[in-house]
Amino acid sequence: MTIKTIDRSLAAITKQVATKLSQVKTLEDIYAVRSEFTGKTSVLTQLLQSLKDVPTEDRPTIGAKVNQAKKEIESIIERALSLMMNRESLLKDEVRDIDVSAPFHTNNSKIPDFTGIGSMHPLQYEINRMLDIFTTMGFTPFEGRELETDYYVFDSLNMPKEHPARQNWDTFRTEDNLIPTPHTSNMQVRVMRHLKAAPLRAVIYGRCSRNEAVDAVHGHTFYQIEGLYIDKGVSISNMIGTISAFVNAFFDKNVTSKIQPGYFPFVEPGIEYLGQCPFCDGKGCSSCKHTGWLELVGAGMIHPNVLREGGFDPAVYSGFAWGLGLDRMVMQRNGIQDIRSLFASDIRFLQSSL
Ligand code: FA5
Repeated sequence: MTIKTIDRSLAAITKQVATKLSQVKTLEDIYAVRSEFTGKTSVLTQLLQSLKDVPTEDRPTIGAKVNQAKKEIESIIERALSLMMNRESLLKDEVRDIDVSAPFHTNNSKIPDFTGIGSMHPLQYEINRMLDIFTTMGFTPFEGRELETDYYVFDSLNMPKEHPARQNWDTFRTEDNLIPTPHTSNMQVRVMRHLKAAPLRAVIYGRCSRNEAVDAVHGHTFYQIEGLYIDKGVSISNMIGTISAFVNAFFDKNVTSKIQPGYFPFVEPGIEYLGQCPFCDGKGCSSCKHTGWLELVGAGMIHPNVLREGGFDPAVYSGFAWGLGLDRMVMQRNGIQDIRSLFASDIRFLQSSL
């Protein structure tokens, strides 16, 4: 058992509990599930007992994760028990009042319960994993803003009005001239002004919207995780090392990757970090537009104008920033070929993913 494998094992156990609960017919069935998954001889109890074999430094993290999963499982089972008790007591009453605020099963005993116990959306699951990895690397997570002003989306990022690069982020606007933000970089100057002091290590996760021709790898709505690192003497090799360490931890293996120059007005120099397409092993297919590579991260050394805007003197401090495409990385890790599956709410996809 390691920090890397524990999330998967716990997710598999939680899924098994949900599957079993979807098949129960009586209170006794639920009690049986409870003793199987939380009882003295359950896998969870065994996991807790085997903590003593885990390296001392990993013990608190793994212990906390197992305890958290145990609490969640206990609460799902409690909910199932209370629904079943309600149902059984209602079945005994020939005449009963209708409680319009109750789940609809409660009022109609002919409709089977527990057919749709939900699970975490694959994107949320992976956001949590990514934030865990960045937190272990010393970055503090922040949540992005979905509606933003022109200033933070463009001006603060070295893109004054009429700057041609503004076209790279083709946006929507509200009637009040606010922008559903097209990238999480809108948070760069906000976070710099908020944290004020170096060393500054922050990651910001958020939803982005673009006026995009939707295809297998382009959504009109998608997620990014932005990263910021500012201190004295930060170098490009620090940046590449940090991004590679994250990518390898996320995929749990050494990912074949390459770096090519990229242009973003808020960094100098700018790079694009690409990972080999897992669907064709780099041979070229429709998912990677026959290039063999998927662009995963845009990054670069923060431009002096942006540092200044955030309150850091570029003569003293340097830093790097990146914006990674969360959906693309989730697709790559889970073999999902079309980004639209992540938003289609198709229950068959949601039940089969992860
Ligand atoms: C940006 O959005 C820059 N803000 C990234 C950045 C941050 C650069 C900090 C430098 C410093 P870009 O437009 O390339 O860059 O998008 C970054 C990543 O978001 C892409 O690599 C891709 O993985 C993902 N992405 C972009 N557009 C879409 C889309 N329509 N659908 C899904 N993912 C997308």
